[in-house]
Amino acid sequence: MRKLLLTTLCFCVGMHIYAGQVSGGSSDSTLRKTIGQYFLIGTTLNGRQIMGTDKEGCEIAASQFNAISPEGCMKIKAIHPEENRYDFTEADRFVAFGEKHHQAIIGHTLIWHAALPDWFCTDREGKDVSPEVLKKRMKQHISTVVGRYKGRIKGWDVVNEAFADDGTYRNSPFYRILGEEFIPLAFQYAHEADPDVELYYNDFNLYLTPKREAIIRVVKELQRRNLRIDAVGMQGHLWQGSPTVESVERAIVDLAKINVEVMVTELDLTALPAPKKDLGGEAWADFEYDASIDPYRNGLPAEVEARWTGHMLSFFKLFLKHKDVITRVTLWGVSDGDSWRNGWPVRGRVDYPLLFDRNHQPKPVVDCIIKETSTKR
Ligand code: 9MR
Repeated sequence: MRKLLLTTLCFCVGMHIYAGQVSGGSSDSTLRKTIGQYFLIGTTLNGRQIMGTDKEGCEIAASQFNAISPEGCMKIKAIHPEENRYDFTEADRFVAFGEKHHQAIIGHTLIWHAALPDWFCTDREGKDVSPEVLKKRMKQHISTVVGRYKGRIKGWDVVNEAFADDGTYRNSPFYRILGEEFIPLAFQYAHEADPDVELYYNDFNLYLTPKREAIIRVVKELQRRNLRIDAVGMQGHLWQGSPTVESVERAIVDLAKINVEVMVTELDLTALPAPKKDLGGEAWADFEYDASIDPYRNGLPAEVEARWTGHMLSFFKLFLKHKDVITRVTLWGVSDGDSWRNGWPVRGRVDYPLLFDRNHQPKPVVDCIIKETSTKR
């Protein structure tokens, strides 16, 4: 298996160099023109890209990707920081960027326990508000934000990360105050605000069976009530060796059975050691820095990069195999320097999790993916 991986990889890396030689260092093929024919290939945009200060990042985002998601500017804390104040500055520019470059624009995210300002679920004394007040606030928030971009956004992550890994509901303020109903309510409000927009449930660690089963139960419940749900977003914050390609495939196959599209959202693959198992996308994780778990400060050794390329490529091969059910794959950042994984789950490390390097150059994996796309189909 390992031998096969390395053989495939060497071929791809060799081809990358060859393509570089014949085309003066840059290939004319892009992800968008190749793999983007089979499913949307997306990236998230951070504030510097949205405001146009990272010109090279913007260039890559526009030319290589046909879908965009906002990394922060549409979360409640950014777009609705106070009860009577919205801030659409970045969100408006984000949407304009996608329209200018003819991209599918994804909204992220309407209801999430993180990036949530205190005012949303608490009263002036800091106590949880009543179910009636929270429903009113959710409805007002969702109808304002979804309504503003009606007809311009392809789909919204309506609820993000509502479950713990063991399949129980996460103890978020939304669950504490409204119980299980907060999910159907959020989907109902979003659909009322824009009946044509696609609606998604998004979470991480769907390869863990209890969590996946809980999410499948919720999707079926929404369907039973005739509430719109188009897709389940499987976040892909991957580690070396975990999850395995096989366990991700099991999740794709299980989701396909319940008549929803599958979207691989938030894809990145760390090159660094993990301080703990199954962290997924758990934003609170903050482990102590130790130089032994930050081994590549001065660059990735060739053999480590080769292994990383093979690993990332094996996931893209899986996504292509299931292109009948996967409708989007979104990278969580344009180039390595942008990635949240440099600061998570340990602050201050130097990581290499994306498809473009710190100098905004495509990594060997990009040509491998393009080659994989164009030769097989
Ligand atoms: O990458 C995002 C990071 O820049 C933000 O500080 C953080 C909190 O808003 O959110 C990160 O993105 C998260 C995404 O929105 C939902 N899944 C987990 C991601 C990583 O925490």
